[in-house]
Amino acid sequence: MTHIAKQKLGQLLIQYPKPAGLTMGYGTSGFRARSDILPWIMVRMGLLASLRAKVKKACVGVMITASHNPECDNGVKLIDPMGEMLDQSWEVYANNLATFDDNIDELWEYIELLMNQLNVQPQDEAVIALAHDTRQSSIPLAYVIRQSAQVLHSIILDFDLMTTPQLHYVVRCYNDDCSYGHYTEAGYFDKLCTAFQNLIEMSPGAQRPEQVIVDAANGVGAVKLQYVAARLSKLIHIDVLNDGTQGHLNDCCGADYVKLLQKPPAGIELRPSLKYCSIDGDADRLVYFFINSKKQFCMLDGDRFSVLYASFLHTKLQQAKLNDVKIGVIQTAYANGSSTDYLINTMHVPVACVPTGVKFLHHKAQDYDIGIYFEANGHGTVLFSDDIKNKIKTAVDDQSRTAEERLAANQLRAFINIINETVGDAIADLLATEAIFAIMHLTIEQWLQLYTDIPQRQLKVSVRDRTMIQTTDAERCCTAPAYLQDRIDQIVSKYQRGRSFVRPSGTEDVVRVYAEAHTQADADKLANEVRLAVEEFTR
Ligand code: 16G
Ligand code: ZN
Repeated sequence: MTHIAKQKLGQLLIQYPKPAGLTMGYGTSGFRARSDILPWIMVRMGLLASLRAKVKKACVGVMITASHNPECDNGVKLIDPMGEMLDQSWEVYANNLATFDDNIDELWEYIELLMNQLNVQPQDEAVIALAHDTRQSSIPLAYVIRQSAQVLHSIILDFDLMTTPQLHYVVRCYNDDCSYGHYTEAGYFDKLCTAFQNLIEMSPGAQRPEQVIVDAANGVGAVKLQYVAARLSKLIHIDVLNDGTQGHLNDCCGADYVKLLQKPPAGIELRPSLKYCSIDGDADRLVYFFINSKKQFCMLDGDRFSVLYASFLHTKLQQAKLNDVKIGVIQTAYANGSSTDYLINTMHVPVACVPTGVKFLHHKAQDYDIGIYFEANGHGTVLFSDDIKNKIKTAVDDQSRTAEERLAANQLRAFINIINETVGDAIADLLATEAIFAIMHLTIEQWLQLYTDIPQRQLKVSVRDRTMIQTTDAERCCTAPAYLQDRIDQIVSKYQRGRSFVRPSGTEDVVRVYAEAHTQADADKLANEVRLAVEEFTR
């Protein structure tokens, strides 16, 4: 049996050779590169997913996508049984597997060593949930995963075309005996749409949500949103643009484009008094935008969702008389200083700052009864502890409570069911946001007026070796090269409300510079001065 497995793997190594001299690492969100140089890494990831599934005795997910990257790129990431990102301790195995060349004896020896260490057998059961985005390269790459996972006798559940958050959801449901929902796409839609409908219908005086126009980045989110739009058409008017029928994936559109360039997707003429949003190529990021009466472009990013959700949840907890609930917001250093200030000083909600990358935010959010996490780029969700879910459920059924208290508890329960707790989900976040608008009678302008962003600028710097830059304190302080942080402090001190940090990118070969200051001109100047300092110190 082992002999046959080794032989099969040997054939795959010949069929999908590793390009000479190529090194790759499992970065912030898996392996990502130009799609034509990826098949060999899929061979390794099919094996890794199988081993992970055998060790956990559970289904694990493999998602083929490069999210907001250009169409010509692709990538792969693994999903752990509870729908979370692959445990960090396993990134080491991913990286080790990626270092092997196409020598079957050496690779097989390592696989056997791993199986030994992890105490699993080739014939142990393994179930892998596989899905991909709309990229042309995705189906062939998924096919390589399938072939390689079968070497170790894994069973493949093929979910074909899905958003990343949908796959996280089905993996969780499969392993959670369906207590989180049914492990199919239909189960996903049922859960979200029913919860949205319930929430609107149970809320007295809820306004019909205003029309929302969604730029779907010409990606997988388009077809999924069209389904939601049709299903909820009596309750909400969702229009989908950039649906993939004309433009290219992420090409001058999508959440990343809108957030970074702070302008609308190309070709979309914004009309006053309408609200818009953009999702990214695999539908795990969301930003809103509109044009105000002065014809200015206004954008609401991830930080805004934290504030909106925190305020809604806080209000409903108070109305339900559920006290002593530990709510927290998790941000990264990219969060606009005004949002942090508003959360702490106006809303009195504690804020934690963690390094960039969803896994860090997600992990920290587990410390709270209700942990709200968002990256400024629009990726985020809310985690609810089992304890708070039980308290809310008990409150709904508690006849000794007033009707108002029970209604608020019921609204909380429906809200929890809209949210995809496994990972940030643009579709879920959109429905949650629209429901809050309807229930709280809030307009997008009022949402924006809660606080004013400090002007900010982000730059990329190409350097000889980006690993020369090292950071601490959730990336807010640079520890190497020596004295660079002193220089940054000195520069920042010249600017009113100035703040700046630098960090090596986890997805591109660049160093990123972030700066904010009292005026846009100052933020631009500050970013530029810090860029020059980075160049000088890394020469
Ligand atoms: C990845 C991360 C995202 C992070 C971004 C930073 C996940 C699923 N995605 O897209 O959270 O903001 O990388 O990229 O973790 P950077 O390191 O190039 O700035
Ligand atoms: Zn994405």
